[in-house]
Order: sequence, then C-alpha cells, then structure tokens
Amino acid sequence: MKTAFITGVTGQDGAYLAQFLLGKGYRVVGLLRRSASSDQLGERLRWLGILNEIETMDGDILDIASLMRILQSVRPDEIYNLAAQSFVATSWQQPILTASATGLGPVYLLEAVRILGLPARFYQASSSEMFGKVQAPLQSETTPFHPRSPYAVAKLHGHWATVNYRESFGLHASSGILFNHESPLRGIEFVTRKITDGVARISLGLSQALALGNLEAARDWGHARDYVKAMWLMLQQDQPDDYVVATGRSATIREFCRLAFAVAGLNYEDHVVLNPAFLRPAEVDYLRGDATKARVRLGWAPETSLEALVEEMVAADLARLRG
Ligand code: NDP
Ligand code: GDR
Repeated sequence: MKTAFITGVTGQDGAYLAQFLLGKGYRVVGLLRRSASSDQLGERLRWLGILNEIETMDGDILDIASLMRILQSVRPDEIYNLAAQSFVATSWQQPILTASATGLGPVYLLEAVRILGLPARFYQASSSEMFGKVQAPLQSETTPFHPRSPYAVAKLHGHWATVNYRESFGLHASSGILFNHESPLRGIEFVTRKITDGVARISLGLSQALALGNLEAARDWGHARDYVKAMWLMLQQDQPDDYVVATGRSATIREFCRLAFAVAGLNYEDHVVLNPAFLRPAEVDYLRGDATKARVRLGWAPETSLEALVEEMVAADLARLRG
C-alpha cells in the first residue's frame, strides 16, 4: 500500500485528491493546522464522506520542525503540496503572509525532504496566475510568466524552487501549472462559488442582488475532480516535469453568470450589480491554457464541460440552502 502525504487536505483540491487516492488504495495522511474553529475543519472531507478514512497530523507549512517530524514518521511515497494562502484578492492585504505560506511553504517541505533524504515524489501546486499579464494567447509550459499579484509572485517562487530542487538534488519534483478549477467544494469567496451561491439565494427568495467586480475577466475553468487526477498522473511518471492542466476553453465572468442564473431560470442582468470594492489593483484579464503536453504524456483530458460544472455547483448550493 502506498502512502500519500497531502498539505492543504482541508481545502477543495485536498479533499478531492484524498478521495481519489483512497479510491486507488492509498493510505492518506493530511496536514492539519490547529484552529479555534476545529469543528469546521473537516467540512469538505465530511461532505465527500471520507473524513474518517484519512489520517491527519498536526502541523503547519510554516513550521519546518512539524513537517520534518511528520515526514520522518509517515515516510510517504508521494507528497502533494497544496497548502497555500490561495485567495488572490487577499494577497494584496496580506502580502507577507502570502509570500511565507505560498512562496516559502514549498521550500520548507522540499528542504525537509532533502535533509531527511526521503525518496518521496513531490508535487507542487503551481498556478496559471503565474502567466498573469499573458505573453501569448494560449499559455503552455513554455510561455513566459508575468505575475500580477503578491499571490502569483509567491507561486512563482514555489514553482522555481521545485524546478531547482529537481535540477540541484535530483528530487522527483513536479509542478502542475493548473488553471482555475472549481466544484461545489470551492471556497465561497471565489467568484464561481460566489455566483452559484448567489443564484441559489436569489432563486429561493433569500436575496435580491449579487455584487461583483470585473465581469470581463476571462478564465479557463475546469472541475477540481478532473484536475486532481492530473496531479497523481504527474507523480506516476518515470521523470519529473512541469505540466499545464487546463480545458483550452476560456469564458468571462459575465458568461459564467449567464450560465449559472439560467440554470435557475433567471436572467443575470436582473440581479448582478457592480461593486468597485471587488475590483483588484492589477487584474489578470485573460487565461486560456494549452494542455497538449499533459494530454500526450500523461493521457490526461478534462471530463467535465463548463455547463455541467455550473449545473452541479448551482444544484449543490440550492440543496445546501434548502437543507
Ligand atoms: P484552498 O484555499 O481551498 O485550500 C488551501 C489549503 O491550504 C487549506 O487546506 C488550508 O488549510 C491550507 N493552508 C493554508 N495555509 C496553511 C498553513 N500555513 N499550513 C498548513 N496548511 C495551510 O485551495 P484549493 O484547494 O483551491 O487549491 C489547492 C492549491 O492549489 C493551492 O496551493 C492553490 O494556490 C493552488 N491552485 C489552485 C487552483 C484552483 O483553481 N483551485 C489553480 C491553481 C493552483 P485551512 O483549511 O486550515 O485553511
Ligand atoms: P482567481 O479566482 O483570482 O482566478 O484565482 P477568483 O475566483 O477569485 O477570481 C476570478 C476572476 O473573477 C473576477 N471577479 C471576482 N472575483 C471574486 N473573488 N469576487 C468577485 O466578486 C469578483 N468579481 C469579479 C476577479 O477579478 C478575477 O478576474 C483562483 C485561485 O484558486 C488561485 O489560488 C488559483 O491559483 C487561480 O484561480 C488559478
């Protein structure tokens, strides 16, 4: 039985990845940071019905001693570093915390692996945000980066650290440059979930309007369930490498609104209002990924259309609110 260690196991991707790995027969150990709201912590894992099937160990990505203690006792075959301050908007309010958790976190973990001399394979959660002000209409592994937020700057540090540990020490360290991926387990502050939750509230008469920022930004949206499979596939390769994971289809926030409100038989133009508070100091206007390398080398392809994703998310939010 293989053992996987996941940081960020309580987040959206961590929950789906844990479910996927359990399905493959893995022993799954997750990093759990202490919180005063500990009753809320396993919410996503509980939603998937796997809270009691994984093991958790106390620690923090910022505390290398805790990482070393855990790695020494767990001795995982595979390490997935998903822990991060992952909300782009917050990264302007807390740039130093973001630089620490999102930028240095991967280094603490890589360094722990190196010092302990573990043979574990390593996955780093890199991001399409690193392309930022895009240098090509379709972004691939060879497109130059131009980060537009403290979050993206920090992710670049983690990305290049992963490449550097691979080149310097021969670690089996891979970096997945994942484009936006969503699900009913997406945090409520991210725009897709904010919209589907808003649609559900308006449709049930709990609210009248939904305030958003820039509707013209375009994203390449996939389903988190599909994307965690790509993470695993990267670690099954003989050679570590970097891969873009994306659908190749880009849609604006406006289009996402149109689709989501239509699921509930509503017109978004009757309910969406603009609030400048949700605009960002610097925006990523357009993302569209070219996942040819992942398709050819990993045999990976997205399985969920944007329409199916939106429907699933609206249905889940309606069910939540009715419940
Ligand atoms: P979430 O925000 O849902 O989850 C983040 C996770 O990181 C949570 O489990 C959180 O724990 C944990 N975490 C934060 N700070 C620390 C810390 N100091 N120590 C330990 N754990 C910590 O993110 P997603 O699941 O959406 O994304 C997973 C990873 O992939 C992130 O690194 C993100 O930046 C990256 N990514 C995400 C994409 C997406 O579209 N979803 C696209 C590209 C990259 P807690 O529950 O305690 O807060
Ligand atoms: P993003 O996701 O920044 O792409 O990062 P988010 O959903 O926060 O924003 C997407 C786009 O929507 C616009 N927008 C709004 N965003 C939010 N959150 N709230 C609003 O009200 C709103 N109105 C318009 C934003 O300006 C932006 O253009 C996500 C995170 O998961 C990162 O961790 C990950 O690396 C990237 O995706 C890929």
